[in-house]
Amino acid sequence: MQCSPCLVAALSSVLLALGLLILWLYGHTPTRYGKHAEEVAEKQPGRERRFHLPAKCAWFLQELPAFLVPALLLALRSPPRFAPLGCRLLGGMFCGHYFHRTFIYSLLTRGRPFPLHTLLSGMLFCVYNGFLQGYYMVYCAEYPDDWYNDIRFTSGILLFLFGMGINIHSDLLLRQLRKPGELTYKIPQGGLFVYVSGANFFGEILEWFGYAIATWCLPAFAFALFTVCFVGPRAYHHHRYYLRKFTGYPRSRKALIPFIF
Ligand code: NDX
Repeated sequence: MQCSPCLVAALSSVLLALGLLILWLYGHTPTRYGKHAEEVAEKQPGRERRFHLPAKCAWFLQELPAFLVPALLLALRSPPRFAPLGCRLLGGMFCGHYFHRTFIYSLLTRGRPFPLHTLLSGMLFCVYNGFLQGYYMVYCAEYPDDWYNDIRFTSGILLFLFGMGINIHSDLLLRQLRKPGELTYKIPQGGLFVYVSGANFFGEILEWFGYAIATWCLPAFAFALFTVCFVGPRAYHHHRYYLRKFTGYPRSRKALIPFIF
């Protein structure tokens, strides 16, 4: 397979456009899974989605393509596969994240059943993004030999690891709010939840901007901006949900960015 800069630019532009569409679509009405599926069921009985899968199975199937597609692109590349820095960054950072999301997060989640419709469009998205990020890093990415010393590389890696730490810790705190089998919602406590309702989303955004800065490429920046467009509104709707549901919800807490928004 050869590198086609036009294909990369086109696929990245579509990802950015999808992000803007999602910001417009879900800015007002939250995506209907998790706590917001519950609200739709309460407000519009009969409008809730009919077909659901257990959360563990749904998140495993949804996120698997984001790990498998770039891993396959790496495997299809003629050896030595990990010689180019781009392949190592893809393998270590992007595939590393989705290895955790697919094989650890999904098996530990205590989430409520997940709508089949959202799962299928989520899978499609993960195939698309997995291909774009994988294709660029395996066939197009080129870095100078001293890229390791570049401030973009070092600060990007640090931001990625910092964000991943916040994301995994915050998802753990959310999981600990429930006993196995429980589906109720409680006020998140501790960690970055002291400052924001969407601590896990804040970590996820830092992670993908870290990846974008370390890899310094259009596909990665497009995905980081897409993530802001999807999890940003979700943090905002989570925050409003908590303020509606819990009278004692801390008023000093923001939705997504500590002390700001
Ligand atoms: N999944 C990314 N529409 C999305 C699936 C849906 O990973 O294009 C985006 C992803 C996809 C979406 C994905 C992309 C856009 C799509 C959309 C479907 C349609 C849409 C394709 C791929 C689309 C068109 C075509 C029309 C434009 O029961 P529960 O589940 O609520 O339990 C929750 C629990 N919890 C609590 N428990 C007790 N008390 C509380 N107060 C609780 N609050 C939450 O914690 C869950 O088990 C768990 C986490 O819940 P929540 O709601 O905080 O996070 P969640 O949204 O489930 O995300 C889980 C993790 C998180 O770390 C987040 O950062 C990451 O996944 N994520 C999620 C979404 C997108 C994404 C990352 C990214 O873009 N990078």
